[in-house]
Amino acid sequence: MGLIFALAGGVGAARLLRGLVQVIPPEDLVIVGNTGDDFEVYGLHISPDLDIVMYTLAGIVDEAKGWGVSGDTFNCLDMLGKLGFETWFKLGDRDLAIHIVRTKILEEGMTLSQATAELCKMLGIKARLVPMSNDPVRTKIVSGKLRLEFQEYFVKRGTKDEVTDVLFEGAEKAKPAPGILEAIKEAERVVICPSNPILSIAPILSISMIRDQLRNTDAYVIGVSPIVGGKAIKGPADRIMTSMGLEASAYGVAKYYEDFLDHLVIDKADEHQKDRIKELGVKVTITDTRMKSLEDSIRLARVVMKAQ
Ligand code: FO1
Repeated sequence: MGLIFALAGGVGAARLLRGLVQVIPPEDLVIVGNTGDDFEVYGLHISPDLDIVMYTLAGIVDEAKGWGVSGDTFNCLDMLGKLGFETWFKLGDRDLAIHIVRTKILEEGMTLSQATAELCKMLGIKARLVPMSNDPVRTKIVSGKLRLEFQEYFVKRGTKDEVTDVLFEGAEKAKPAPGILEAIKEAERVVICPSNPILSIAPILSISMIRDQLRNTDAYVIGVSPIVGGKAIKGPADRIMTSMGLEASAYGVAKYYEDFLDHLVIDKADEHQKDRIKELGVKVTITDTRMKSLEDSIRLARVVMKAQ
């Protein structure tokens, strides 16, 4: 089997990827992770989407939340709160260890790619996880006259603001991390994970060389819709698609990726949208796309690998 290249955001992506590594040799999987959500707190570099994928593939993720480390404690955060620091971003004690190691590697002059590869090795992950870029790209949320940092919008304010625009600061200058363009070219299949198209996949696509390579690759490009029955499986994707003038539906997802998508896996609840999606020149597979258990993830990963 050839190389499989996946574009990933956070929780939805990680759930599909944990199935994919059971269906294909994990060494054949290259995952590009969104780093538009990255930020610095207490002097540490946090890469939430890379962490979610790493913790899930390492089998240590907090299953209920989908992020953070299972069974983590929050003693350091409690103390930071007592010392007068802001503590709205819930960093657990074990989670902090990862951010400390990443920051140390970066301070030694290595790149985010190298830090991610080191952390994956330490956690025993065999798939190759790569940040979208080693250059900083930061997602900014515009809500009318307000302009918010991504985590301020997502975690601190709980996604309550209406999103009128999304900016990817630094994207024009950012280069894809080493290996990404080659992997897209070589891949047999490119998988667009069921992540928020605007907040998680668009930051990756905002690096124009990545988007161009996806348009030009011979690989079969297959996506899984994160929208089921007009609602996001998790998070604010449906509300954001609507407020940005897009249709919050499986069709809306196909339309958003139309320039490079060959095939979209949609949920049974969206069967009625099949013909409209096909009119875009995108093939459709209908299945149950919800992933509550590892078995669900494996079953969906098999569908993604077989669809043609
Ligand atoms: N998400 C939350 O909703 N609240 C948190 O306090 C939070 C902390 C956190 C810590 C480390 C980490 O790697 C991720 C964390 N996330 C938290 C998840 C994350 O911020 C978002 O899910 C992504 O940025 C969007 O994919």
